[in-house]
Amino acid sequence: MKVSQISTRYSIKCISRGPVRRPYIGICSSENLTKTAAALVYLQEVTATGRTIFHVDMDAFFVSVEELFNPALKGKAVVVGGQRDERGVVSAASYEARKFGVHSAMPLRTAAKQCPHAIFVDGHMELYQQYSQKAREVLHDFSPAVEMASIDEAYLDMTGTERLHGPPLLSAHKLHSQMKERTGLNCSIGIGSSRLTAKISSDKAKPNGVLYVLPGQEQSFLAPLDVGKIPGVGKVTKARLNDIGIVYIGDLLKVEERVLEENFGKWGPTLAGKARGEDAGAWFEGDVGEEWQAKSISHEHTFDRDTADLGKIEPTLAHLSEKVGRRLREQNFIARTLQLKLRYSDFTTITRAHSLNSPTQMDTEIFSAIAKLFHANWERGRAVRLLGVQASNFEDLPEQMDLLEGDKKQKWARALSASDRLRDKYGDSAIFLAKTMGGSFRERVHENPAEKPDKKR
Ligand code: TTP
Ligand code: MG
Ligand code: MG
Repeated sequence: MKVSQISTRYSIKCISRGPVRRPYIGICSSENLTKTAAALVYLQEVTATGRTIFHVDMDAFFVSVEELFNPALKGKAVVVGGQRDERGVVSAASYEARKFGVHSAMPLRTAAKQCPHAIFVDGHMELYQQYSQKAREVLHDFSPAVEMASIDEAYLDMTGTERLHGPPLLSAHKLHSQMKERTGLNCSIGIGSSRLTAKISSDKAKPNGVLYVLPGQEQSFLAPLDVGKIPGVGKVTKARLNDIGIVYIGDLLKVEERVLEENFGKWGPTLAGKARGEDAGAWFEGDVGEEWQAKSISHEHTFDRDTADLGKIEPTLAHLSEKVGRRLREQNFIARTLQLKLRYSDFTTITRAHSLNSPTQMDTEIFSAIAKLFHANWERGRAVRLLGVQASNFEDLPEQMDLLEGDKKQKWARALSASDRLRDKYGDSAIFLAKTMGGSFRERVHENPAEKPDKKR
């Protein structure tokens, strides 16, 4: 493949900072990009050493699928998620709408104020799922190790595929073209030696671009980026990092690991590893592949009839939290990130995650985080079709329980493992942690209270 062929569709992008001799390079469709000699050399000669991971993420996914069925939407400011005067939130915004500050999770009414000329579309979840499946099929033709990380993105382990597909940038180009041909959709591809660098570089490549962080360039690529770009570093962790003077990813390597450990426990050194571009710890550990499933544990429930009744919703969330907690304990994991999935009658689906300061495997803590997420995000009165609870970002359970802080937690952990045993015997529905939920909640619980675990045990 000649560079000139590629550049008819992309320009060559070079985002080196300062006097880096071999910059991280990519091909990208964005405007005002310069061709570089380094890119030419790379495309023709460089093959990867070590692991090669792709992160593929579809561009403005829900909007792009809508455009396939209504080409008049192309190039316009489009908001998927509901109508301009509705109480819901934006699922997806076209890049044109983003120019006016519209983004996912923003209230539709705010989006309408910021971008009055936007076209509002309700959305078709079944279609997005179909297209997600199509995209997945394309990905499977490029690597046997495909790990879908959400409806529109996946990690591919491309290590050792050079003979079949060529060096990384070339195979990314082929993948990008096939994706367009077979789904009609644009995607962006980040290439790196770890999931972390691949994920962050696909974000940088957007829209409709490919960006390769060359082996050895990870640290210098990551250093100038905001620390909040690290997956798993949410608002709270970011604020705490900022408090101790860590603003950019590179700052993580300027402080002693001891300081990070004091402030963030086990997660501290993991953060430093991420700043070096490693898939250190939890979320990103292990090989890319099907076993990814074990990297998160989730349970979902679809109601027989959609409901807005908190008397049904809260016990369901509690029950799902309890099931997730149980599986965490079975596998000796503690989870740092908890995620709520909420699907309304019209299939509009939102997921909202919360990262805990100290990871847990306790039903009560899971439920408390999930209930908060629910109440902060549910549009009161809007009927719910499905609820899901997911735990991810695992760490191993420390040998000493005292890491879980305090006597109370230990007692609970014992009580919970007793309840697990009972459940093994009697089945899930026999036990319910009503005691933990407080009186008002208990009354709504239908499970057999006689079988509740004894708190003293
Ligand atoms: P993203 O990949 O985060 O966003 P995107 O594909 O719309 O845009 P980008 O080009 O930046 O990747 O999410 C994929 C889809 O998931 C998105 O099209 C709509 C849906 N979604 C929600 O419904 N709610 C949300 O809060 C987010 C972030 C996404
Ligand atoms: Mg996307
Ligand atoms: Mg995505």
